[in-house]
Amino acid sequence: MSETIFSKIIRREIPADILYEDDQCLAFRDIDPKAPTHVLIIPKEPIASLAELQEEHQQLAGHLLLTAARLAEELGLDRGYRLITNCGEEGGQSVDHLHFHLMGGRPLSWPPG
Ligand code: DGP
Repeated sequence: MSETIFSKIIRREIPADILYEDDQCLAFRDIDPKAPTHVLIIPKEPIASLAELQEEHQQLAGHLLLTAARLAEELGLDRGYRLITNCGEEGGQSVDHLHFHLMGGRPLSWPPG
């Protein structure tokens, strides 16, 4: 896949408010937050979207989810939060590098638009 802005964030070529990093993933605050807490959790491997995940990514997929849950706890989202990934054009995906939105800090309505 071609590179996105998220690859540049991973390489520190553009700034971001990074909250967590390990060898597999990175978490940073969304540049255009839709909730008081809005963090993106991404794999360092440039996987385009959830639709591109393969069997070989099982461990990584679990790691991303566990990282999100731990971050939510660390960020004090004890009243609840939402974890979503937009996939593809109709899913509203605008950056073609798999990412999970962790959102909280206010009541979140359902369904999203
Ligand atoms: P999505 O629409 O699901 O593909 O979400 C992409 C998100 O990425 C969107 O909420 C805004 C965020 N975003 C785009 N460019 C940047 C950037 O350069 N820095 C940060 N921190 N977030 C970005």
